[in-house]
Amino acid sequence: MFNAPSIDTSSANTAAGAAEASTAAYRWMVLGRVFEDKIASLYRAGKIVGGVYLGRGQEAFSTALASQLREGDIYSPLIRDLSGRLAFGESVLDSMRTYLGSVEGPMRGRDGNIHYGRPKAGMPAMISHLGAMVPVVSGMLMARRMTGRLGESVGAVSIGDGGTSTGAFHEGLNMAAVERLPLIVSVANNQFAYSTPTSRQYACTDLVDRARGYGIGGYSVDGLNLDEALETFHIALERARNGHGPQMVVGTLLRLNGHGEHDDASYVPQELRNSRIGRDCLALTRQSLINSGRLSEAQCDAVDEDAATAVANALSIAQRERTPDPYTESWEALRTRHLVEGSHTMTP
Ligand SMILES: Cc1ncc(C[n+]2csc(CCOP(=O)(O)OP(=O)(O)O)c2C)c(N)n1
Repeated sequence: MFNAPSIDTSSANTAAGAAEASTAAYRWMVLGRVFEDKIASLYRAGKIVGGVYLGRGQEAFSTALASQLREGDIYSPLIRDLSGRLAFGESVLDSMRTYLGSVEGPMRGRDGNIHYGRPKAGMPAMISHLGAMVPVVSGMLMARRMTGRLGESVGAVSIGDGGTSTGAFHEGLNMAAVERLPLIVSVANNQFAYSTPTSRQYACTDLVDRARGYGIGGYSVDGLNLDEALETFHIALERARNGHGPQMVVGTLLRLNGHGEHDDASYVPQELRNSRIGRDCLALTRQSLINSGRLSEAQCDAVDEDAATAVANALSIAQRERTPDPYTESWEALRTRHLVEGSHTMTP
C-alpha cells in the first residue's frame, strides 16, 4: 500500500461492525456462487442464449467493495461482479430473468447476459468495450459536482487486469486524478485477460504501481481474503468521500473458470491452479468465519440453503415467463425508449 491513508477507522470499523460486515458480505458471496453455478448448468443444457461469464474466485473482492457502497453512490460492475451486483441491490429474480430472456426482466428479454444497468439505482449499463466505464463514471461524478449534487457520494468502477491497458482507462483515470474526483477503481487482477497472461499485459511489478503515476491512492490486497479486502475498501471509500481523490484497489486472485463458459481455460498452467491464489475464496471465507467464531458450521449451512432456495424460486418464476415474440414485437433492441429504465429521466 502506498499514498497510505492516515485516517482513523477504528470507530467506523469496530470489531462488531467488522464481524457484521463480513458475515453480510459472505451471504452475498454464497448467493452469487450458487446463482452462477445454476446459470452454468442451464447454459450447458442449452437453455441460455448468448454468453455466460462467471465470477468464480472473485466473489470476495467483488462483494468487499459493493457491500460497502451507500444509497446514492454509483456502482459500475464488470462481467465477473454478480456477487457485487446482488450486494448493491440487484434482485436474484431480475438477474435470472435477464439470463433466461424473460420479457418481465429489466432488459425485456433483449440482452441475454449481464450488460444491463439500473440507472435510477446508480448502476449505469456496462459498456462492453474494456476501460470505457472509467471515463463514464468519472463523467457522471463531474456532472454531479457541476450541478451541486455530489455531496458525499462516490463512483466505483470495476475493471480487470486486461482492461487497465486500454486508452480509455488511462484517459479517464488521469482526468479523475486531476479533478480529484471521488472515484474508486477496483482492479481484479485474475492473471489473465481472456488467455493473455499478465506477463504479456504489463511490465510493472504490480498494477498498483500505476496509481503512483497518476498521483492517486493505491492499495494492493489479497483478493481471496474477504476481511483484508473489506478493510481496504473501507479505507479507500472513506478517503474518496473525504476529498482525497481517486483510490485504486488491486486484488490479486485467479479466475477459477474460463473467460466465459465456452472457454475451458486450458491455457492456465496447473502450477498456478495449485498455487496459493488458486484456492477458492468462498471456502476460505467460510473457514475463516467458523474459525473466528463469527458463524457456526450450522449457520454456514443455513446460508447455503437460503441461497439455494432463493435461486430455485427465481428460476421457477423466470422459466415460466415468456420471451419476446419477434412476430409481434420490434427487435430493435434498446432503441425503443420505453425499454430503457429512466432513459428520459435519468440523472447522472
Ligand atoms: C476494447 C476491447 N478490446 C477487446 C475486448 C474483448 N474482450 C472482452 S473481455 C476481454 C479480456 C478482458 O480481460 P480482463 O480485463 O483482464 O478481464 P477478465 O476477463 O480477465 O476478467 C477481451 C479481450 C473488449 N471487450 N474491449
